[in-house]
Amino acid sequence: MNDQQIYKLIKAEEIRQLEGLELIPSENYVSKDVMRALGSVFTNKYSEGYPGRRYYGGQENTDQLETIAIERAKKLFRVDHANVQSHSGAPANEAVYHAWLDPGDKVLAMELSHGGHLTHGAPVTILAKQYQFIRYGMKDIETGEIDYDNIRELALKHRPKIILAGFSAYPRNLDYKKFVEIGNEVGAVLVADMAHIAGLIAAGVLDNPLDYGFHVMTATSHKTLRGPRGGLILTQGNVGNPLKQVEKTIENLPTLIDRMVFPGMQGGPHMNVIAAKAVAFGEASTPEYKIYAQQVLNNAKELSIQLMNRGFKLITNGTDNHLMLVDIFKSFGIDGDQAEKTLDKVGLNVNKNAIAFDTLPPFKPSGIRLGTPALTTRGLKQKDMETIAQWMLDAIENRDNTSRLEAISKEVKEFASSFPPPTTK
Ligand code: DSN
Repeated sequence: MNDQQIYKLIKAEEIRQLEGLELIPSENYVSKDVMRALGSVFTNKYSEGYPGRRYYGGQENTDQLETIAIERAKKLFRVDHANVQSHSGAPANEAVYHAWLDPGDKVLAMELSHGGHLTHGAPVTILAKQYQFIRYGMKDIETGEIDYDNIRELALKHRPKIILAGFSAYPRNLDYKKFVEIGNEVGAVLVADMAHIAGLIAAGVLDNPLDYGFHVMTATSHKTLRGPRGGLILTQGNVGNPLKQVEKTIENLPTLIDRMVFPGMQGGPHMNVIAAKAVAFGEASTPEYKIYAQQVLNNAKELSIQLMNRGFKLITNGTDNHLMLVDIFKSFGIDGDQAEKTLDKVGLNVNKNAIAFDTLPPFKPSGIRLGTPALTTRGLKQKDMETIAQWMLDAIENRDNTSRLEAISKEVKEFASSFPPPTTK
């Protein structure tokens, strides 16, 4: 590579990833094949439109490519239609809202601090200016049980046009059946934002909301799905005649969403990313991937136990999925930012995170969020979770002891380097 300035940074990042342990639950390591597809000549091509109906010539390969990606996604999630062009999870959610809602319409979604996402109506987003978001949350942080009675009450009172189930920081399973019952009672479109757990759903180790009657599921391809950074929208219904106007009906959601992604919100799709998505979907349909996904859950369960044994107070006292949220302030009297920075010093990467009913501000919240998708890709098993929990405790207890932190960092580096990410092997 001629650009030495950038080359050096790529190499430095490779080393950072090799020598550290990634515990941020939304991150993962792609395979060599995904990376190869991402860095392929498809990056040179404009393909505005959809397979068979593009605005540019020269689409004999891109049409096949996108069709393969769509078909693989449909099979993986047992769904009528897939849009693989959405650039990421946030625009995927936005496309669904814009396809179905009119300005001022209501959406019932999870409160950010209870585990929801910014795109679920956080006041700082443009979405919150366009639509009215009504928020639900957990009954309490000990069990983590969602307050379904309250969701029903809110749904009956506000008659939202969309009810959204999904999260980016909630460690328990959702009761999809209850959401569908409430949604059907009030005639709302049911949307599942499965960005975090799409890979676990694809592998069949967690339930698929589409099997319960959800109309739409959005996802990212880069978290547990272990593909390139990107979005995915899966929809039940008919893909209508592209040349005809379609009515705004639930049956027509696939067409309405396709049209909102392009030309509604985006121009040319990133065909190199779609190539890499297709590879990731292929990988996610293998028996090896199912074993990986189960191991993610086993590792998360074990890590949660090892952390709790060491005095880490977990929101909901455990996890059913790949992630956990620690009330680090209650556990050790430091805020999430201090914990994140301390753990970064020893090569254990987590992210600070607000917790429900947080009394601290967003940049210094009470929590940290961590999980096991990336560790599991590196080949770590349950026995390694005890080692990680002990390093975390050691680092936090010795946060002002530079030489102890250096010693832990050395141990982490040696250990991590013996489990290289797939693209570094
Ligand atoms: N930023 C992602 C996460 O970390 O959960 C969600 O968009």
